[in-house]
Amino acid sequence: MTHDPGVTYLADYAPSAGCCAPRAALDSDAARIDLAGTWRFHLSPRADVPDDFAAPDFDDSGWVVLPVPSHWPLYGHGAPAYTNVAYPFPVDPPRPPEENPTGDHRREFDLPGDWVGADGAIGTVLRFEGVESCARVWLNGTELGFFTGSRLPAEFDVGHLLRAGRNVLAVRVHQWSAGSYLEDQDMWWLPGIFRDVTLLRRPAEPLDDVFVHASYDHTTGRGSLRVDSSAPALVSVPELGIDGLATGSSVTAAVEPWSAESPRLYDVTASTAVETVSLRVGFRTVSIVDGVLLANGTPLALRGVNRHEFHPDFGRALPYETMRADVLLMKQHNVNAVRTSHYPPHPRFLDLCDELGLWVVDECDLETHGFLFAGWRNNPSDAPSWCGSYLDRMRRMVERDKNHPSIVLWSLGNESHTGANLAAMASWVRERDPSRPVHYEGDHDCAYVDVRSEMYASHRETAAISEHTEIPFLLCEYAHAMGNGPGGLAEYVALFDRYPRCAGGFVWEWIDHGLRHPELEYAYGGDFDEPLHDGNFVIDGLLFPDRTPSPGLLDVKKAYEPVRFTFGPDSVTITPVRGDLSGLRFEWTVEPGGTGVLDVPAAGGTVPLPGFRRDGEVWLTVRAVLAADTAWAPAGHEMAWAQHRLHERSPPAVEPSTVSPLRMEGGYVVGSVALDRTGRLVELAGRPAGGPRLRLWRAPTDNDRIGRLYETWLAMGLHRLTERFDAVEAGDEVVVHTRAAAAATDRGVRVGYRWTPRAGAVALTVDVTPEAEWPEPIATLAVAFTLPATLDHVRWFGRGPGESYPDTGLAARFGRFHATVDELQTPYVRPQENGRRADVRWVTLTDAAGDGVRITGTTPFGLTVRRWPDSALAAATHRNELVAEEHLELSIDVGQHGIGTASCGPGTLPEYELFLEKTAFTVLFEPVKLG
Ligand code: IPT
Repeated sequence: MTHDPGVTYLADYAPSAGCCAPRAALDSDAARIDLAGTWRFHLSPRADVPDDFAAPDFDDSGWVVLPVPSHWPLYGHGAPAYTNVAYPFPVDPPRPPEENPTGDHRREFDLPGDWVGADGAIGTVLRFEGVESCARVWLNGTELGFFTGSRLPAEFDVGHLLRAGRNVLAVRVHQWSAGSYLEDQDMWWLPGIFRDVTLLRRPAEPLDDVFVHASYDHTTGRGSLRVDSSAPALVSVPELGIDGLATGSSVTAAVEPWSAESPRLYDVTASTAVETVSLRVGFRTVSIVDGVLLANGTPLALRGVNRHEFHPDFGRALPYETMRADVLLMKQHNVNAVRTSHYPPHPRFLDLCDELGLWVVDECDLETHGFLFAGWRNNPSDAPSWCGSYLDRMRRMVERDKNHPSIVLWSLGNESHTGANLAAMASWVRERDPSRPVHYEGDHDCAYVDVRSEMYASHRETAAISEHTEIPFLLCEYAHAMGNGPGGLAEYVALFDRYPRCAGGFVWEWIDHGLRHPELEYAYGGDFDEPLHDGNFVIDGLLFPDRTPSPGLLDVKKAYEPVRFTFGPDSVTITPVRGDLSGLRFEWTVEPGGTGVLDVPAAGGTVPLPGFRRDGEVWLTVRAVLAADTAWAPAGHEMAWAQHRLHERSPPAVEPSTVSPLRMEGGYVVGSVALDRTGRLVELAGRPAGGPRLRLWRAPTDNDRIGRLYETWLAMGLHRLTERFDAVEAGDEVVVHTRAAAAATDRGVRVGYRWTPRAGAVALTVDVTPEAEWPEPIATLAVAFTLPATLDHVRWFGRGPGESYPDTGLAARFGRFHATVDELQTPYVRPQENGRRADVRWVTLTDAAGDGVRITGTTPFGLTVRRWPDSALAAATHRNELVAEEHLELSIDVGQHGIGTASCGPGTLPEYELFLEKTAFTVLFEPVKLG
């Protein structure tokens, strides 16, 4: 007996049945009905369930309600699941697994009487913008067909089935289908009707499709326009005095070109007797000249990010306001390009890119990464049976999106190895739209692409390729922004700036995909008990899940600045990097001192620096801010800045004290410091305190952990250093000798803590001497203390306001800052080392009344203050596990290992590595009472 699974279309190479030919997403004046809203829903665990629910009179009153657009697992039906590369089902293409969550959706709607045309016809299409992963559709009980291609539109002709009054739409959605093999992107698996569903009225002589060709000749300043259309129509561009131009014919006019910096759009209409479509057209030409990628004759400097669609509550069913927030945040952080990793975004996102100005790499909904584990055996990219699906996906993306000026490259997909089907996609698009070059990272031989692309190339590789490539080169992914980091960003951007054939790169990635969770705050892979998952690898964005910028995004903003500042002895040279300086105002501040405005020509130039008082450490800050409101930020928004030290600080006053240390019964008193008999700190500035402890470890960052430096540190025992207090010498000062070492190892560090009384202060000099060779890098070289929990008001002079590590913190500037201890913590979704403030000259830790301690370094130091020890930070998997202890943990470091991006990409650059060497440093402690 054979078993008939009854759902053969799910295992079919054919991507769809019954759909209309793909066409442009158009804004038409024909009537439309939005079918978003409350639908009825029923979930089955398998696909082969009866389809009687499609009958118009089926009683769905017992079903639950579900909003559409949505992903049903985010409404308590089943659960989300995250894998990066692995398919969460057996790899047996094209067959999906038997366990195949299937969501039946029903929606009744009333068709208004005026929908029926004068001739009685009801020309109408039913349009789906996105359904994951396969939908089978019925209208009024008649089956229309099915489609796959989750992030691509599908349309059915339904006019003949509609009736005035009540109609019933039934949609069966399967989580898994043959299409799932082509959708192995690194993200949550989230089935559902997650984008709009609409009914579009089609008039008797419809204008179904238009293709705008709008180019710009930078040598003449003239634009050329031709609109091709599916039916003859007349084109108008009122602003250019163009009226009644026949589709298919060309016209030229003096125009302002479109660019990301200056996104000039012209309103265009194309009309037949019965339908008008409205378009926003930008004139621009993409070309490749001498291996350089150009837009309007100027090198395209792509300073980009990779964007997945994500919202912590709605997954990929993004509210329009969220799409807009993404574009505004990108613009406000100097991002000028976006790769739509790894599928075409919601069409309105592209409208926003046109309007607000972002260069777009539009990427097809394609990834077969999981075939990697089978050595790419049977990879769909090279299997003839899949060719139709590949072409179908490319066609649906290009036809939908072809009219967007923001799109400058077509991308075939991501991580699908290589093969004839990819080459076929490239040939098809070259024919259909020769105006945009083709991108695909996996074509390493550049056999069918126009630009060479790499992901996570090291700095050295990036330089070498940029130097030797004959065609434009870009990093479609770099600077993996997982957790604390990315480190090494400035060095990448310097390479982009240096090599003309390097068109730039796209940081991986825009936002952490943390799903809001009642206990965990944000969930990641494994939090829904998935048997197979990739943990927090999905938490690797520049925005936290709630769209708060992380320190990484602030660094991106600095690295991508459109202005460069070079300081001379008494002048500053200001140069535009992209565009010109008109639209910017240059403000200066001298601290301590005054403020003012610099007069800088639009083309850039050198201007004199303001005068200042030679009074301690003096810093000049020059800021480029928007002179007037723009569509994406208000006047005064900071675009770029730089600092210059005008005067060095005088070394901290370390007058000798006339008071010598006291030897007491229980130990020693040195000014406001009390030590016990063994030399351990018991009191600091009159308050209970603990320490000092040598600290060589940090709670691993994602880069430390996944890059496996963490394992080196564990093997060295850095996380379990113990310190033996060997001897105390007391005289004019108290010197405490210790040996720090880890159990099971014979490597040790000799430490001397020298406490010296000073006028009004106590100096602590820490002498660190490794006993043997320490050839591996260490995490930090620091001395740690415990202090009362009430000293949680922190003021410092150094870099801030945010965190910095040796290869991050580009956004942190010199100044005086204050924050509470809680505010010093960076809320990485998975806890890890964070919150260090760099180049600190002095810090005060006080209670709410201003009483506490002031710590001054004779050399600048790194500062962290937390309510928990490193061990707790390292053990926590989510932020809810971090529990405040009864005291503060203060760490003062004179070195940190860099952050790098070894979670995916190169580790720390050699210049930011930290090795244990003989070191001495001094800090002064004084009681303080702030007014
Ligand atoms: C690369 C993927 O393209 C991207 O989707 C994401 O998974 C990223 O890695 C890591 O977060 S592929 C990797 C094997 C280089």
